[in-house]
Amino acid sequence: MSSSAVPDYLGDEDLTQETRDLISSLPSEKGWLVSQMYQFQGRWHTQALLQGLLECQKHFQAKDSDIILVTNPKSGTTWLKALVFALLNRHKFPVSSGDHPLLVTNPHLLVPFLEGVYYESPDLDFSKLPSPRLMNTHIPHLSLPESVKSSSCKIVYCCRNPKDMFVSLWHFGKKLAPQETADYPIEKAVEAFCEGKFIGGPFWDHVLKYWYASLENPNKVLFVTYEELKKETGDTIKRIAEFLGCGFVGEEEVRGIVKLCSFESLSSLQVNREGKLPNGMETKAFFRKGDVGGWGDTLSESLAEKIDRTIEEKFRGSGLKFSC
Ligand code: PAP
Repeated sequence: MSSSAVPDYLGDEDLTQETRDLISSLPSEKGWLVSQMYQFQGRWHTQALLQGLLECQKHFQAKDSDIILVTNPKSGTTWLKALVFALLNRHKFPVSSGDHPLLVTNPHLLVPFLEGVYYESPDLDFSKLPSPRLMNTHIPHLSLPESVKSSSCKIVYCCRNPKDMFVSLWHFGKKLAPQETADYPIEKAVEAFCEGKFIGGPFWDHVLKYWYASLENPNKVLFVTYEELKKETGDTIKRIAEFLGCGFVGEEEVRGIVKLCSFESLSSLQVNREGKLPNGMETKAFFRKGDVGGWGDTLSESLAEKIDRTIEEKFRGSGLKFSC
């Protein structure tokens, strides 16, 4: 664990020589949240997560039965992890039982984050995870390990409207690294986001590649949105269950999963109010408002319009529209 306020995975303390050599040849930019970010295979990464990605590309061996949840950061990762974990384990851990793992464990500890684990705990043996293995990643489609593309493993992609996603990330960053982000104006961050030169960006590349993959291969990639999950949680769970071949899921089970994984329920648990992940991050940082269209309290009209114009241009002709 680094001694600074910034968590390990935003730092650069455990980089291998190989990563340092690669990084020195990559385009780099001064970024918000991290002082320097690096462009690899089209996406802007922190040094640590880039190393995690490289290790994952080298070592991760997908199995046909694997389930991989993919998101841009702040697009519903924690929620999706909880929902799919509860769904897959509904026989082993009935959702209405008082000792469900989600009641005492943060979803990030139940579903490993691929590039995070490859950076922070490279000794974790993925082959020992129970089948079907459930994992998550922010890795863009282009950079997925070869075995993920060539195997029959399933990908559930969750997208969130860009203004809420940006605002969620903005507040998360400020909470995580108050000193590093204090003097960075939001106007500059929106500008960088719209240029695609933002941590994890460009937003549209990530979303569009998985969107087209879901259209081309609907048995391999299921595309859902945070907004659908909010509006029709039960129906979206059923779509996910059908896609994953989970068998019959009763209405009562669906209702139980919706309730157990709701923002209100998860965010009020002690483990998610006062807990910490092994990397030191407070679990409460993953629960803020959980709203759709809540960006208005952070973005001025002109900043919101700027994002809208960019997104309109980048998504034109894709068939994908954001309604808030
Ligand atoms: P990650 O990608 O870093 O893991 P992620 O879980 O995607 O983060 O993002 C957190 C967002 O999901 C927060 O949104 P907000 O900042 O706009 O409030 C958080 O509140 C929201 N969130 C977390 N859990 C839930 C849930 N159970 N239902 C709905 N939204 C949730």
